[in-house]
Amino acid sequence: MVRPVFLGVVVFLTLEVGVGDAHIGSRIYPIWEVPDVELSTIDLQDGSVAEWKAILGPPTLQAADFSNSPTIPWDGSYDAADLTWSMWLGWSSSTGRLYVAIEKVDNEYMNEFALGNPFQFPGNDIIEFMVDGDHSGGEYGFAPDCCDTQEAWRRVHDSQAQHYLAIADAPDQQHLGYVGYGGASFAPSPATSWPYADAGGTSLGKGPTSSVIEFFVTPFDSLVWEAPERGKVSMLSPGKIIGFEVSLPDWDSAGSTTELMNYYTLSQQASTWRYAERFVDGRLLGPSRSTAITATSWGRIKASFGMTDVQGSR
Ligand SMILES: [Ca+2]
Ligand SMILES: [Ca+2]
Ligand SMILES: [Ca+2]
Repeated sequence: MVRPVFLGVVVFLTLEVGVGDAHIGSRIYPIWEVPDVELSTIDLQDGSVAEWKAILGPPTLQAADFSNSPTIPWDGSYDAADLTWSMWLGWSSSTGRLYVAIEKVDNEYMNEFALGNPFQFPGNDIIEFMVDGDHSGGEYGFAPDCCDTQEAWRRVHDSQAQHYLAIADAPDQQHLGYVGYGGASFAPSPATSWPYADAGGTSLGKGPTSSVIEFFVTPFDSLVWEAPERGKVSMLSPGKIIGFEVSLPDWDSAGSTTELMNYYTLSQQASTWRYAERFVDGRLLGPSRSTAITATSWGRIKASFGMTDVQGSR
């Protein structure tokens, strides 16, 4: 089956800027570990981020951390009345997973797709989450004409980094999609299901609409889309830097797949669907400040990258 052309390709393919060094920006975002005892308190299906606040404290990311994509025309002013959000990121050394929750308030919430497949996201208020578990950077999203055979494309596309789509309301309860070949065939990759991933979400109200999406994913250094057990899972440990990126399209017109109001990104880079070096950096930290890396080593690490850290949330 021909894969649907997704927004990133449509918008960005002809608007390339040069490939940069891995990774983008001068900030390192702290990602705190979720202690084992608190993993069980995370309920992906309850439509609430209360447990994330209890575990991780203030949000890891908020709307102010994002900017509109350089490839989407807009008036340059962010209006919280249009869309605002808070987001929590965590990880676990026990499960090898990354944990993500977002709470959004959208003045016009679009969730119109059929069959609940989040890959049909043009026109819908999804979020995109991209991860480069080994911080390698490099090209990871490929078009089918990249390779000599379709099989070769399936193997390489979204393998060394992964691009997920998540949506709050999914009639078939498939809240998470993977942009690699599994998503393209409308047969979800096992990488989007237990034990590698799980997701839930819900929305409440209309104009404005409050929505919650909660999920976890397993990052891979090399993902085999149809058989994740044959891939290489990224090793997660305190102090490690990963690449990640978050994008939020904001659609405000029912039934439209062309009237994109805004497209918020963390890295302010085009073509993050394709190049992992355009992600931002996240540092995995221990479950509390007492077990996080010391200020001395932290300062040395920052200096080596010419970076400044973002204050942790705990
Ligand atoms: Ca919850
Ligand atoms: Ca990689
Ligand atoms: Ca919207």
